[in-house]
Amino acid sequence: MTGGLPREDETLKQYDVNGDGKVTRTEFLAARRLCFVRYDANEDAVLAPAEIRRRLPGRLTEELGVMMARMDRDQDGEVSREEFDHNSDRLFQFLDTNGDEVVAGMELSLFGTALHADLCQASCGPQSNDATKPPGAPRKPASRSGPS
Ligand SMILES: [Ca+2]
Ligand SMILES: [Ca+2]
Ligand SMILES: [Ca+2]
Repeated sequence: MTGGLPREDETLKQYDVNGDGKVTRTEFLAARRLCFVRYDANEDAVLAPAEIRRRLPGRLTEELGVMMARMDRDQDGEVSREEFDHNSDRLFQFLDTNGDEVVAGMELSLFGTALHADLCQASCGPQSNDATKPPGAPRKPASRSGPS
């Protein structure tokens, strides 16, 4: 009974902000709002595919089309905050199978599935805002030391 966390526990940690092993709807949506902001480089509250691609973890670039199709409800080629929130809501509902507004216990095992092809994963995380720096510039903040 020790292994409560699913494989994607790094992703889970990003959502379980207070680390109590449960993810409330509030935590979930707040984490995704942060994610949206990270992707929205020009801060126009709309995610263009180019903005997403810039931050997307490499292994997910092939999924970009799928993600866009899933989120871009009005099919204008971009993801508005409303569209993003709607998708977040649906994701939470998918995870919260018993409808108690908390994702916990067995429900956590769905995280990996639900977020398999999703923008808001651990690796989309707080990377430095380096889009404008030349590639290869050794400008890593010294705070994060874990190998990736
Ligand atoms: Ca934008
Ligand atoms: Ca749209
Ligand atoms: Ca639940």
